[in-house]
Amino acid sequence: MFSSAMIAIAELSLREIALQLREPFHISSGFTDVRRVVLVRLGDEDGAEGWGECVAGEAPHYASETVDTAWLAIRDWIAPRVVHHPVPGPEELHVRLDTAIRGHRMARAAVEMAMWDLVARRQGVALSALLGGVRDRVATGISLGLQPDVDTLVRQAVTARDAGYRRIKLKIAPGRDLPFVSAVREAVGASVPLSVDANAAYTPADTEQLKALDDLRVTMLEQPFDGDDLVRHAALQRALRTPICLDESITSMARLEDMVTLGAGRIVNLKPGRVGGFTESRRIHDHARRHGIPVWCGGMLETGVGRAHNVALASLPQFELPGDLSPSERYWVRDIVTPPWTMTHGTLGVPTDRSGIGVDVDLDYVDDLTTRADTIGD
Ligand code: OSB
Ligand code: MG
Repeated sequence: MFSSAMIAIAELSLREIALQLREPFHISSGFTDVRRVVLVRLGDEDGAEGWGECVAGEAPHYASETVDTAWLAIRDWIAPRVVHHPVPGPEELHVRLDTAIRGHRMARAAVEMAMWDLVARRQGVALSALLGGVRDRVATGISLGLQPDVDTLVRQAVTARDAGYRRIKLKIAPGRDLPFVSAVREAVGASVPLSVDANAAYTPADTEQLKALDDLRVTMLEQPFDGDDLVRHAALQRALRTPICLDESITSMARLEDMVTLGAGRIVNLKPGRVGGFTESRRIHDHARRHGIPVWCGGMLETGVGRAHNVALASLPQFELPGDLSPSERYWVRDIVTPPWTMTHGTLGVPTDRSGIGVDVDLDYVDDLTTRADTIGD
């Protein structure tokens, strides 16, 4: 435990690693095979450390940020505002970065979340406790990528149901939607929660097609239209019984306020990386709680480091629905943390008895996987 009132970062280390997914992951706008991941390590003047993971993808399929833009943003614009510039804590760091840098939220989040980990470790408390978490286990859902044919998807969904996942999410796109979803519904039975995620693949011209989802008892339709299309989502929500869940659209607390004002959706997929980190995530969480809007924690094919951050966040009270928080073995032959994340009865345990993120980064393995590295500071 340390008592100093200011956090003084002496060093920010960037590493890029390449980690092969067990199977390629297809969404409507592209696919991932080898996951390139930027890891951030902060070290302070007292020798405490904190880890963060940047969720930006290899290509701008999901959002405009990429691994390469995030690397540049962290190295040239974020790190110089963090290293040797003491700050009272991560919330003040968020304000500092938010004031100086437009966009680049995934890059900012990786550094801000590393500072939350560092502060938790300095205080000797679990990250979940520092954030205000109330759960010691979080419910796990699985996100199944687009498949070439109905049978393959049905097989995967049945396997996921039998493994105990609490919710199965199917990626959809025009031409790969209703027959796929209805075959899965038929195969898994009426009681398994099913949801669908379009990753912005539709337009208002598809409204009649999307209305057919109302008969398939899906718990939500995630992000049918472009992230900027809040007004169009509101019109669609008025035409649908199925709740719309917004993902790409919710880049900040202000967008959630807009969603509520416009009636553009009824559920929020909260990804801390997408909104610039935990400070903004907690504001979104609290606002959703005030308005009775269910929240769940999304995923971005994270390694065990990013998963630790997501699990800590998902322990907050308004996370009422299962998150895209699958165990390590769903994604990787070997994860970069010990212990790896494991699922029991469709849940992951929150490491409440350890300080910070609660898992150890396997440094030797990370070194083996590293494709580039840079250090700002000492
Ligand atoms: O839209 O939720 C999404 C993965 C990459 C980009 C966007 C999304 C996803 C997922 C994966 O659905 C969820 C996971 O990490 O398990
Ligand atoms: Mg999504």
